[in-house]
Amino acid sequence: MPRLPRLSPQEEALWEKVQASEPLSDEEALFLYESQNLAFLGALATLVRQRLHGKIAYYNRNFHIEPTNICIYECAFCSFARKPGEPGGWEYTPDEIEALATRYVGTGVTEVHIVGGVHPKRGIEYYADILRRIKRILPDIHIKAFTAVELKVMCARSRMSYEEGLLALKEAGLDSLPGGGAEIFHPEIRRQICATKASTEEWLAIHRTAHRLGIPSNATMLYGHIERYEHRVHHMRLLRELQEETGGFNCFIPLKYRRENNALSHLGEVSIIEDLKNYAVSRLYLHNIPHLKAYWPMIGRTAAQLSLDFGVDDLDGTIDDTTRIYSMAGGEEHPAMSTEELEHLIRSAGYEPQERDSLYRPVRRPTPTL
Ligand code: V47
Ligand code: SF4
Repeated sequence: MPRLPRLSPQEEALWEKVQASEPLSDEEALFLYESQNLAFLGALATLVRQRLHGKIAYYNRNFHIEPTNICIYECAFCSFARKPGEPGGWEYTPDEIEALATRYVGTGVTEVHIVGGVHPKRGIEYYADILRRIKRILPDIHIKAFTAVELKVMCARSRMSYEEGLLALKEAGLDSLPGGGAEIFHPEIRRQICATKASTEEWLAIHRTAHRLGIPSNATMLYGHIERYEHRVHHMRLLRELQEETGGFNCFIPLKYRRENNALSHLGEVSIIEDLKNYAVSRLYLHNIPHLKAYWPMIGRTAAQLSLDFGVDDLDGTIDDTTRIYSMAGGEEHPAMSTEELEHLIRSAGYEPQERDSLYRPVRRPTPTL
């Protein structure tokens, strides 16, 4: 009769280490990436997840604005960007953005997420104007806006330092930065997938400056294309080091590469096993970043449920069909979930749903009366 599998000595040592809350080394992270023992990875990541968040799984009420998909860059993995005049491009005017925001008055949304292409002409003044208009319409909303890639170019166009640009945007209503534009920091990979946009050093410098100015941020990693495990570990090491210095990252979001309509389509997509493994290793390695988010429109609802057993504590938000960046690359067509659906999804996976604001404080709403 086959014997019950036992942990290897290396696995046992890791179990002890994680129980003692000791940070993983790069070699240990690599060992876990190479492991075929998915159940062990889930159990290890769950140790950390439970210690940090118990059975809570967070979500929020948000919507997205993508001001334009016109972009000066040509990242190999991108399905969203268009050149000026190319079919399928859009550029919202400030009035159109105001009209979008007006749809959410009285709906209870707490956050707007604003990310778009890097427009050839728009500087800090344009973006500060749209932030002011949104805050006029939705005064209590948290604005999480602009990747470091967009910020680098808008600061340069307005001849401002990162500090000056970020302060002007903060004054206009910016509350935090999303994590996009990080892709893969390792130069060998960055050169091949997004050679010309903000470099690793620039991405990190912009987030460091934001943190110093009291603007928290998120961090992402685009995985599942041409990178190897060592590149993922290098990426997370740079994030862990910056977090040690500033403490300004709220959340880490692994973004699975989706293959439709872009120049890397021939690579295909990694399996759900790889997604789960990646969540678990990120939860374990990034011990100093409090939250790990599974962005459900990109991996789908069932995978999002499973991810909760692999270290994830946040499923992002209602989104309300306001993003195209992933649907154009093969993600969910019209991503939207009501809070009831999100809560059901979380409960049926065995976790306790908790609505959060953008800083992970619980949102308490009055119980409806009949
Ligand atoms: O940097 C583009 C990614 C990012 C593809 O902070 C792709 O809460 C997969 O910033 N397959 C922008 N990913 C999105 C972003 C974001 C998303 C969700 C949550 C948060 C947050 C921020 O979208 C880009 C790039 O890494 N992306 N194309 C693609 N084909
Ligand atoms: Fe432009 Fe962003 Fe697409 Fe790169 S990923 S081409 S920066 S929209």
